[in-house]
Amino acid sequence: MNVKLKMSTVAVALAMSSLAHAADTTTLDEVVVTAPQSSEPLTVQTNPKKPRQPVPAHDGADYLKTIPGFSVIRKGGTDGDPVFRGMAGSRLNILLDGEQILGGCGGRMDPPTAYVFPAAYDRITVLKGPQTVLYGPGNSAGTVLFERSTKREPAGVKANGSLMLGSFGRNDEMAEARVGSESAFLRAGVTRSQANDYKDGSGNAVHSAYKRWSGNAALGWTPDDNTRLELTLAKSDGEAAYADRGVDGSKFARDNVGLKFSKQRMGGLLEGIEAQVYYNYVDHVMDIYSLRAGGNPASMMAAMNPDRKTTGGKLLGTLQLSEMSQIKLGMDMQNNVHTARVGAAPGYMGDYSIKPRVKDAEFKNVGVFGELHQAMSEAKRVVAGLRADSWQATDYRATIARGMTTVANPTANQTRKQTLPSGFARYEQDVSGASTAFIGLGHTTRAPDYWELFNKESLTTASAFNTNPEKTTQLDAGLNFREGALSGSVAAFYNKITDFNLIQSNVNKGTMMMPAYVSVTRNVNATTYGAEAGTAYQLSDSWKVDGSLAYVHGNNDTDGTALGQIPPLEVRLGLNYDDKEWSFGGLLRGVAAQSRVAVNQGNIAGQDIAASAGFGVLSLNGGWRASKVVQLTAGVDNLLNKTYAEHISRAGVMVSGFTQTTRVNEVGRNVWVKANFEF
Ligand SMILES: [Cu+2]
Repeated sequence: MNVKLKMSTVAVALAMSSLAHAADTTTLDEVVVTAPQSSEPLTVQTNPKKPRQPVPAHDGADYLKTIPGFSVIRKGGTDGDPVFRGMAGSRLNILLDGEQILGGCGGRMDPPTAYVFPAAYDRITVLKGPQTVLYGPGNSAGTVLFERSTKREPAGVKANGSLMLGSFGRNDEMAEARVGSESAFLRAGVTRSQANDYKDGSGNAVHSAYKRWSGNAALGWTPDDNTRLELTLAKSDGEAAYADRGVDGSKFARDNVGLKFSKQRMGGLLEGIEAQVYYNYVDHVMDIYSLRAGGNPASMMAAMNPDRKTTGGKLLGTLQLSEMSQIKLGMDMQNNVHTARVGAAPGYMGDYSIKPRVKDAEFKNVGVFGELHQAMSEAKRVVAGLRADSWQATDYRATIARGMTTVANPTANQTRKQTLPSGFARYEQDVSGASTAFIGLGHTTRAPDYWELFNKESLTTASAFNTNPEKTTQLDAGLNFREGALSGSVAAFYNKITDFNLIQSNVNKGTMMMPAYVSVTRNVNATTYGAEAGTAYQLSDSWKVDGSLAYVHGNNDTDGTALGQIPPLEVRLGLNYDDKEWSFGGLLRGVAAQSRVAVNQGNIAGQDIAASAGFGVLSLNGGWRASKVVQLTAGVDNLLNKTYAEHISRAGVMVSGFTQTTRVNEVGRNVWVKANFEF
């Protein structure tokens, strides 16, 4: 292979894998059980349309959980918070077709993944570590891209769909169609998902029912293979019961418009350009009366209705400096405004829905960045990037609620402006035809997010608005390998964080006699290290064994304690048979005990409760490719009906009619069947 060809392999790697994955969606596939494999250094891709086990809730976080290194803070049946290598919240950049979406809920009921309907996408890509600067600021733990295929397609009509039924009243429907010619197309899709309260392994119902639906449409113009103009629209809503708090989510509405233009393979110094603008609006209602018994709708705090409007854009140019050298230069921007209102249910005195929305926070960010791919030889390359963000936040709160009282806001009407530097460099070397080793050093400066600045107090004042940005410096190293029947990957990291935004709950700001418990944001220094490893061995044409492991260790260096909300060691083992018509598989997931805890400490989504016990869960699945059009899969998740909870999940609360548990327990035995259709 000559150097030029190798370089283009590097340069268009993502585009190529997108083609590969577009192809994936047209051939029906096996059930994703153990783990999607890492295809390139620090990159994991998976096709969300494939059936997977255990059956995830139809939101972004639960789909990510099948990727080693990810865990989910469970709150109820859906809308959990994704955590990667023990890092939660805005340490993980989550982009939907390049767009940022930020939730509105002060209680973090709506992480960005709550607005993701995975079946509506063609691929999920995870970029581990602070090892890219192309996708916005602050990706200290990683970047997650939910994307649709952008391949130009021949004239005609194409449709696909799926239907799933499971225990606890679970039913999901998805349909998608594309009609058009080579030069223009219209694509539309709908998803719907519903589940009743599930039962844990002991037969106790968990307050967890949900209903979610989404619709999306795109109108595209593709005059040639390399040019694309696309207008996209999306609308979705849902409701979800929560087992970890006194309110449920009765509205998770999203409105979205996006416009994207790209021109690739232009052939000159300017090889490609991309431009994008978008609008995302989320309107969230949480209340005490609509999804649970005993809540008084006339109460003046019966419903809370935050919203968030996020607008942004990106301009990116790809310069082919030489055969060996390509640089992507660009800028992106994002503004968002958060408001809230509180009141009684509609129809009661003090109806929240007719009150004015009160703005409490506004953020603005403009970033400039450059990322260089430099081939050193056929087998060696360097990838490096620099990024600077101009970040601004304004605190519009006049007062701050503390329990049943309010206190004056010491940072009312203050504006902060900061320049945040980030950068990375990585060396990759192909050690054989199909194996690549890499080592990289990355640094990010992450501005505190809405929850860290506006939803918490500081230790000394009622406002955390002056919390320092978080500085992460991380070493990433690993190997992707394929030798005959054996393939796999190892990715290890060592991470030093300065001014980690630690959330600490149950801090008493009152007196012994008159306590007033608040949650605070504190800047501490922290160290984390760990690794993910995955391997698969093809025993024969039909039989395969695979396994994965994920481990992270976290220290709070300032306090000399463990870092909170660190998931324990996790191992998955799978044995699969697949003869292209029939498939069978078994999955054993083992999770170790976690004794390194920091009670009341963690992140914006959750704080440690106590040490936790380990557990093992066995699941089985089977599939039948009935024809080119239909694939049937079925499975039993948690076959032995084990009662267990993930270490980082939220504490259960008392909900009328339900049994309170230490943590929100995972789903008991769950039988499901899924049909995928392709026309
Ligand atoms: Cu909420």
